[in-house]
Amino acid sequence: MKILQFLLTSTFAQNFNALSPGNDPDAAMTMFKEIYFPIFKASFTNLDHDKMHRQKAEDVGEMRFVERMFDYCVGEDDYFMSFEEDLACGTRMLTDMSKAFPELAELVEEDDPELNSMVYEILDVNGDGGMDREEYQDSVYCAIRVMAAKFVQFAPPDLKENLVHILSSFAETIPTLLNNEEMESFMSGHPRIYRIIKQRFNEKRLGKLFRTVDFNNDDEICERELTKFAINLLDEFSDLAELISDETDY
Ligand SMILES: [Ca+2]
Ligand SMILES: [Ca+2]
Repeated sequence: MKILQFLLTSTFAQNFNALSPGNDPDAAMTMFKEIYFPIFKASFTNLDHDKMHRQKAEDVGEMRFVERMFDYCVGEDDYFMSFEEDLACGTRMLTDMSKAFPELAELVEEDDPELNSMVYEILDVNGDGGMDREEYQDSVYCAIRVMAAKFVQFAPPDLKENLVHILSSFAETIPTLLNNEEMESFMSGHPRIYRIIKQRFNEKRLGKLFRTVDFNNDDEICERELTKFAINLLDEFSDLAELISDETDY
C-alpha cells in the first residue's frame, strides 16, 4: 500500500503544499484526509468497476508489480494477504530497501497509519479484511484510474497540452541523467546495480514505454492512457527491483 499512499498524496501534491502555508506536514495530512480523501472515496465508489476491469484486462493484463508484491509478502503459493500482513510487509520492504541503499534510508517516510486504514477500507471491496491477488489488482487499477482522472482534471492547461511531449521526451532525458557525472559518483558504491539500471533504462527500451503513452493517437493524454502508463512504469520498476535483488542476495 506504500505505493498507493505515495501516489495519492503526490497526485494531490499541487494542492497539498497549498494546504499548509506554514509547511507543517501534519497539518497538511489532516487537511488532506478531510478534504481530498472524501473526493477520492466518492470517485472510487462511483466508478463503473466492471467496465474498468475489462479495460484493465485489455490495457495492462496481469500487473507484475502486484504479483511480485504478493510473492514477496506472503509467498509465491499464497493467494490471499490480510491487512495485517500487508502492513507488516510494508515495514519489511522499508528495512530491506534501507539495507540495499543505506544512504536513502532516511528519505523513506513511514506510512501514515490512519490514511493506510482509510485507503484499505475502500480497496477491500468485499470487506473481508484482506485481498486476494485478483481483488488487489482490480482495486489498485481502479484507484490509479481515479488518481489519473483527478490529475487530468486538475492539471494546469499548459501541462496537459504538453504531456504527450513531456512523457515522450523522458526516453532521452532519463538515459542522459543516468550517464552524467553526478549520477556516476552517487552510484559509485553500487557498480553492479548501476550497470543493471543503465542497461535497463536505455533509450530504446524507454522509447517503447514512453512513446506509446498516447495510444489512441489524439495528441492528448486521457485517464485511461495515464493509468496504463503508470502501471507499465510500476511494472518496470518491479522488474528492476527483482534484477537488483538477484544481484545483491536478499
Ligand atoms: Ca477483500
Ligand atoms: Ca490519447
